[in-house]
Amino acid sequence: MAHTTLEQRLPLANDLYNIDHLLSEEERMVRDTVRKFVQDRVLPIIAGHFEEGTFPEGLIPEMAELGLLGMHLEGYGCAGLNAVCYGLACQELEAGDSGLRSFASVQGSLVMFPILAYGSEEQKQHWLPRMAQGRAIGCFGLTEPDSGSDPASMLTTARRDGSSYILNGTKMWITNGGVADVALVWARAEDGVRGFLVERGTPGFTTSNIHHKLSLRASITSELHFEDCRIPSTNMLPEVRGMRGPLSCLNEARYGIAWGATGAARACYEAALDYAKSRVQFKRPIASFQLVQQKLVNMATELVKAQLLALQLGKLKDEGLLHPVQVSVAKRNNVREALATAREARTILGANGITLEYPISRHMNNLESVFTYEGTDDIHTLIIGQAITGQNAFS
Ligand code: TGC
Ligand code: FAD
Repeated sequence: MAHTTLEQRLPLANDLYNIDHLLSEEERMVRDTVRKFVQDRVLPIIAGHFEEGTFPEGLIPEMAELGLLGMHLEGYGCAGLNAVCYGLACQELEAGDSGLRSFASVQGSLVMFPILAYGSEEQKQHWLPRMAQGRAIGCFGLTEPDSGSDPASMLTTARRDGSSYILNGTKMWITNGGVADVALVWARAEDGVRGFLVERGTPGFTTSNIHHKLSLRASITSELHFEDCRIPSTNMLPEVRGMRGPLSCLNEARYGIAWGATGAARACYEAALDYAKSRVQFKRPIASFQLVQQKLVNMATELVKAQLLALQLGKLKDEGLLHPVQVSVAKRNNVREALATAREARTILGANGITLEYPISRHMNNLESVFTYEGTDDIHTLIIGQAITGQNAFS
């Protein structure tokens, strides 16, 4: 048996626990491919998009080519990779920008997943291949102006009229809304909450983009308006009814976020580490000061803890053993720690930390949205609290 020296086993600064060793060859390949895509194609342009408030739509065909859209879904032109591969891809995309991971989350987890899980055969055949190829973009309309953390209080209605449904209401804060070819809209019908596929251009359906955001600027966020919008009843997802429909989609997307947050955290940590090694004050690199080292050590430790949490989550998901409460634990912890890492990393860059020349403030601002969407930090605290105490503290 070959022995390695302690020196050879020295951990890498960005993989202190040799997590690489826990991944299969295919998982490492997916991670490295997406990492290279982000380095070559995303990082050179993303700060500009953030500044302009635009989504880099030109990257959609390349993301599709890499199999990133509906990556963890089987059949209908989807890549059919395991949950760990999907998670690693989310990690790398979010190391670029949360907007990119958001795009992939919404497309794959919030629109393609429910079509696959709850759609008719016609809906699957019609939408999934073109969505996997990036030829059709989806958005997921659950939140409303007066219904955020409590989506069961939604006011959007779907009234049956012969072989149609008529939708009325407003959805708010909808990622991809302004560019989507199809909106999956959750609305209250006579028999409970139902999901409806509404195509862009349907009379009575309009969108308006939300401006002046200071977070997720490289992502389109929109309102969806429905005014007597008539759609065929065949556009309803037939196989799910009630809040279980939208909430089960959230499990998928929250899973991707738990991984994605580790990417944003890693990008901030690496930028701070690089900077600390080269920035000289008091005639020494600032990396040589104990207080700076303490910050870097905190970041590196929280990063591996978050990655291990995400990896175990992925393994549970691949084995069909995942419980939504476990997803809440990882989403809550990893986003919280990524935000703490971003804030601490920013301090290491001093004044430079506030500019777009470095990625940290961009990630920090993005993470404020990630902390809020897909269930706020508070909501995940209450989901976990309810699971461990048996007491509902929501209302
Ligand atoms: P509750 O009464 O507990 O449950 C109603 C029904 O739903 C089932 N259920 C779930 N099913 C699958 N997965 C889950 N995680 C589920 N949670 C609940 C439950 O079993 C029940 O089923 P049934 O068949 O018995 O009727 O539901 P509640 O109304 O009391 O809500 C609980 C609460 C507060 C946890 C939930 O409303 C919640 O998670 N609120 C947060 C809302 C949220 O996360 N919104 C996200 C909007 S989408 C978004 O943000 C996209 S960002 C995209 C991006 O850019 O990345
Ligand atoms: P509220 O629910 O009004 O919460 C306000 C505050 O009250 C929060 O701090 C919250 O934690 C706290 N609070 C609420 N209830 C409780 C309670 N019971 N106990 C303790 N504290 C409580 N939605 C979609 O449907 N689709 C999307 O694609 C989408 N994309 C988004 C993109 C961005 C950039 C953002 C910012 C949001 C997006 N959302 C989307 C909406 C997002 O899911 C909601 O913002 C989120 O669910 C919180 O709802 P809210 O903003 O209305 O806050």
